[in-house]
Amino acid sequence: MQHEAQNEILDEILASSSLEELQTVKTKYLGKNGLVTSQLKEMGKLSPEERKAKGAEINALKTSLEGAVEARKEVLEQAALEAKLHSEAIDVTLPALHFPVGGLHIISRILADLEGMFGRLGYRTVLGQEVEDDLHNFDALNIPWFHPARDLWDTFWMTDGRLLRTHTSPMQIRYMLEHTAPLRITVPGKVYRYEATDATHESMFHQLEGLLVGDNIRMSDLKGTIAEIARGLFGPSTKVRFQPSYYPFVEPGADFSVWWENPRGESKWLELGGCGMVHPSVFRAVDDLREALGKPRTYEGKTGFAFGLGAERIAMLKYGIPDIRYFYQNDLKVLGQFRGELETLSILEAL
Ligand code: FA5
Repeated sequence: MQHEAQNEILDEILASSSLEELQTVKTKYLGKNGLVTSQLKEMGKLSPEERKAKGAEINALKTSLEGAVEARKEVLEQAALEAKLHSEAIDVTLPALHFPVGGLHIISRILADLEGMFGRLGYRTVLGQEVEDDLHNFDALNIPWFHPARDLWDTFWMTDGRLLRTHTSPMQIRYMLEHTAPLRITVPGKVYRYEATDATHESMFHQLEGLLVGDNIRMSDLKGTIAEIARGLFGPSTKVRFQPSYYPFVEPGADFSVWWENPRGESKWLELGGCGMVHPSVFRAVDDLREALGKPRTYEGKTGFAFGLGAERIAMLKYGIPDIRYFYQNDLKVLGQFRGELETLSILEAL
């Protein structure tokens, strides 16, 4: 084979830019049906002298090509390895990516804080149902259908006669039907009122109900409990005020407020919730219902107190939020301000 032809093949080998291409070139010249191999096969037709000379020539060509293929293969393999290392490289000096994950809604936090505080006072958290009936939401709470106090709670009625609970108080009845005194529970949850919304009123909001029943429970126990919680929420020197109020299911009844001062110098009494001593009519209604269910009457002669806190009002007070409607507009600019530091996980922490 002529010198130029050999050089051309060598160029072709050098020009192959991938291992696959190189393999194709190799097969073309050195494969079973390749050019070099077929020349070797042709040698049978030559005279012994010619065969000797030609054989040496073809073998030299073969060795040279094999060497070139091997050299090119090494180069290409090294390049492939480098490309792979490059594409998989991790720059550990880059700052970690931060993926903000959601945080608890501010109302969930307030309710969780309250649950913790009441838990330390020995209260058990129970959940009620949002779709209630007349009996538990009103009748058994000493609010019969003809009672004008029903107007205090504008109600969403369902077509089947049931209703969306207007307060968490129905759970007082449900719990006493199933359990005997002594007991102490809190009931956090959503409540609904058919009323126009404004800066301090929503048609869906959250309450935390409390009920404690035992023997010789007094109004001072109630006042002490509420004061303890108010100070837990707003600081140890928080002033708490009780004012007489009317709720058919307690007697006496009261509203409680805290003295609210903010850095701008505004200060006023802000109402947080209602409370009072459980009305004997409520105990009687529970005993009647228990009896109808074949259970012993156990609430006669018991004493207890109950209260209902508005969670949104507490959050507004604690964080200086001027309008209750911010809570449910789901604007992340607002909600994001109340997300704790801990809830921003870096990618490294998340892995
Ligand atoms: C009640 O719902 C009684 N069940 C509370 C109670 C329980 C009294 C046990 C005695 C014994 P009231 O309607 O006042 O009471 O609501 C209680 C609290 O819920 C209010 O003080 C206020 O903080 C909050 N609240 C009432 N209406 C709204 C509203 N539309 N939007 C936001 N918060 C409200």
